[in-house]
Amino acid sequence: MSLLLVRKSASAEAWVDALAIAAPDLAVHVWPETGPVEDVEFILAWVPERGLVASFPNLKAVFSLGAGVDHLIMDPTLPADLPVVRMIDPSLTVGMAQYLTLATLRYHRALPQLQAQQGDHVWAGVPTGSGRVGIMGLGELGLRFAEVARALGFDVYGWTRRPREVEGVTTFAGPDGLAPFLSRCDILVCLLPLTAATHAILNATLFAQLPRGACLIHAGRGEHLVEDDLLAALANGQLAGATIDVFVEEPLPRAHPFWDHPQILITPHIASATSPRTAAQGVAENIARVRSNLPPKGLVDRSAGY
Ligand code: NDP
Ligand code: OXD
Repeated sequence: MSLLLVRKSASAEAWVDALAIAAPDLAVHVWPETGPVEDVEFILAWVPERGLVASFPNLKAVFSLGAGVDHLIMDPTLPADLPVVRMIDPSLTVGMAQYLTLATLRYHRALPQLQAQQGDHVWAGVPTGSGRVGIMGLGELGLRFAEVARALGFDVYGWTRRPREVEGVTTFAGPDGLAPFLSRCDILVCLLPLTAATHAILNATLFAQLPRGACLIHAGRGEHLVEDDLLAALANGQLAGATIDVFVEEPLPRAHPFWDHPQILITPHIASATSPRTAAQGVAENIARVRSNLPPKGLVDRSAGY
């Protein structure tokens, strides 16, 4: 029995090496080489082509190479009863906290204004932000960033689907909790999974509920954001700035208006990344759990979509 690694854009070598250490008895094939299709028990994938997963008759689970699973579950051919497992990797979690801290402090300490002043040779103080940061999504990644933001002295607000109590974080949940949550967010961080309920959630109606002059940091998925609504909110001053890591079309087309926008900082979907070195052990443990009929850690609730 084997695991098939499906990774289009980067070298699979690091994963093969890490799995050889974490699961020495596991046969690993790298797509498009599969070995006998009936032997493939697990797939570990990032954006496999539609229909690929469904073509293996004896699959026990499909593992996402990333925290997001939208690229897997949006495939209509995916068998309804196939367990889908998201990635939980300590390096991914820490990397995201670092990225969000960097972006949050940049706004809080007014680095864009200071850079502009330097360009004009202006020596002048700038006010520090209010220190209120709101996180949409308090999951594996959002919770860790919430801890870091608290430790840095921010007032931290969180919005989730189901009510949650998180020490030191003022939490809101569900559609009714969204407006009171947004009204407190001078810096809004989006770390939601992409689901039917969160598609296009970052839109004009949402921006209008933020304090005027708020900043957006978006590291969820491109399809969360209505790009024209962001441009309009920046133009009318409702938003002061946006840091965007994920886009509807990736790589971002060279002619896209975001590239040259003075209030938008673009990063090329690098907010964080899974590290095979630290993630392979978790994959190996989940394989053992599935083989023992135990639920894998990070099992996706297919009805919720994450
Ligand atoms: P989790 O599944 O651990 O957490 C998701 C959070 O979002 C939960 O708190 C959940 O609420 C909340 N949520 C889901 N749906 C809704 C909704 N309809 N309304 C309100 N809250 C909702 O995910 P992770 O923290 O691991 O990752 C989050 C996302 O970050 C990924 O899905 C991916 O899209 C993105 N990501 C981006 C990366 C990048 O480099 N840009 C890297 C890694 C991830 P509840 O607690 O109630 O379940
Ligand atoms: C992920 C990502 O979901 O890198 O892990 O976007």
